[in-house]
Amino acid sequence: AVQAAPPAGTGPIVKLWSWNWNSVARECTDVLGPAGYGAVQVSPPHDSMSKGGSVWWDVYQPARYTLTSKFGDENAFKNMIDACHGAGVKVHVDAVINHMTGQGSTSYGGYSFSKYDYPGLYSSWDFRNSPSCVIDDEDYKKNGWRVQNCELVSLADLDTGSGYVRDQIAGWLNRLTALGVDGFRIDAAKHIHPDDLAAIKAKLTGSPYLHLEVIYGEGEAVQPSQYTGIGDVHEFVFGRKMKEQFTGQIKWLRTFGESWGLSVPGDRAVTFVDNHDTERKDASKNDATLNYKYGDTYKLANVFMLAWPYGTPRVYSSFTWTDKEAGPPSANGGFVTDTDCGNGRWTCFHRQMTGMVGFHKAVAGTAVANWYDNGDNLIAFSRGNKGWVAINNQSGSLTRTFTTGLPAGTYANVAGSGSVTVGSDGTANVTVPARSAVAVHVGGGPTPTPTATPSPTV
Ligand code: ARE
Ligand code: CA
Repeated sequence: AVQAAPPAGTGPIVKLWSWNWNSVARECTDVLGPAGYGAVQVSPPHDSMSKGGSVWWDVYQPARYTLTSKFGDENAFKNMIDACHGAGVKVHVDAVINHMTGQGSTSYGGYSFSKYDYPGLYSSWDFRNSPSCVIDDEDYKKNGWRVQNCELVSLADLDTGSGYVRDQIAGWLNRLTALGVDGFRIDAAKHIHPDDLAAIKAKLTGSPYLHLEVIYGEGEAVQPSQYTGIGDVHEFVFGRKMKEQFTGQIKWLRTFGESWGLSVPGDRAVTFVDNHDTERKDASKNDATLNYKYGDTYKLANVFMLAWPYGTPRVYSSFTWTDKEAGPPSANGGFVTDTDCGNGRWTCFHRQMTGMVGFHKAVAGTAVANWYDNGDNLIAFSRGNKGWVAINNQSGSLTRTFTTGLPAGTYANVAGSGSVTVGSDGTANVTVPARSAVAVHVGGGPTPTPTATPSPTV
């Protein structure tokens, strides 16, 4: 199967993590499609060990490959795909294929299993458990073999070198493709040898887009670059840099790119300010990121991600939390309830980024120009002659005349409210309020004012 990166001009990915299928379907129709999001990434859809709603992480322990999960049944899943496709939004699924469970005995579908024994699917000999070993922290640096063959947090590690196991995994992914799924986020891809993953990929039908979770760690034995021949790779350095800059001085972002020590080239990278793991890391840890709790700072980092040309951006949106383990709002033994963007339990952050989604699409393929910074925490730049953005990450507002590079006209601020009027020399006098952004682009309405009086029709 041939896997293609999304073509230029494709909308960003939005990860509606822990949303149930009915809610994703509604959001595709009402918000994602109209905004121009290219794809929605949903949570793992397989049947999993059940923790009855008390935690979020039970869905990363597959019990069997059926669509009986806490997010809805197969009908709801299929309806979601149809609704999203109807709105022009592709669907990516979180595929957990490195392992099965580490604990538990019954699933959301009511099926009985035990670790290493999943009736009708896998038995003990399908796992790399003789002798069984668990990945230690030191293994990441010292021993790539153990990273890929021992158990990740005691989760039963599938023998992905086996033809039978590869067939079961590919069969599951192909069933999803047949239902209309367009792409897969490969969970724990770092823990599957690239040759095994390539062999599974070779058994896939259609041409699903693959993006792989291979977390970059300095000096580690397994590196993201070993996987770029298989699919796009999640660029974890991006989020670390965003936290560093947006809690420091963003003027340095002028040179942001591969030279900053990013782990994969921009045309192979999926970028994100945070994900469900990094938003929960203690702020003091060096792999911690910004998250929704940082408010405007978080929002500005996402504006930068959608405005700057690097990678395929992914906006993250999920539920609010204080307890790091707590699961999403649920009822009846853990089944996730419909998302309500007004009850404080969900961030619905992606709704704040809809204007920037349009910006991202409008400026595709253009270069950064007209850089300005105030030597501190305010930056502005244009993207060709298609878009211009100013990001004010300081506590006071700033007013000045900027060179926007845009044709004369009045443009709506898609990162906030109000509008910007660009003169015939391409400059505009703009006030950028404290901790906010102003972003305008061609086609972003109101209609640009013609610079000359149109000649009468003859
Ligand atoms: C849960 C319990 C465990 C228990 C286990 C088995 O918390 O105590 O032992 O169940 O019973 C998620 C949760 C886990 C949870 C698991 C299964 O985070 O806590 O375990 O689900 O329910 C490494 C991997 C990377 C992985 C991270 C978490 O390389 O792939 O660890 N990320 C994905 C998902 C997670 C998910 C899993 C994988 C498992 O995004 O949400 O786990 O499917 C360095 C290295 C990284 C390493 C990182 C953390 O930075 O470079 O590679 O990431 O340290 O160790
Ligand atoms: Ca493995």
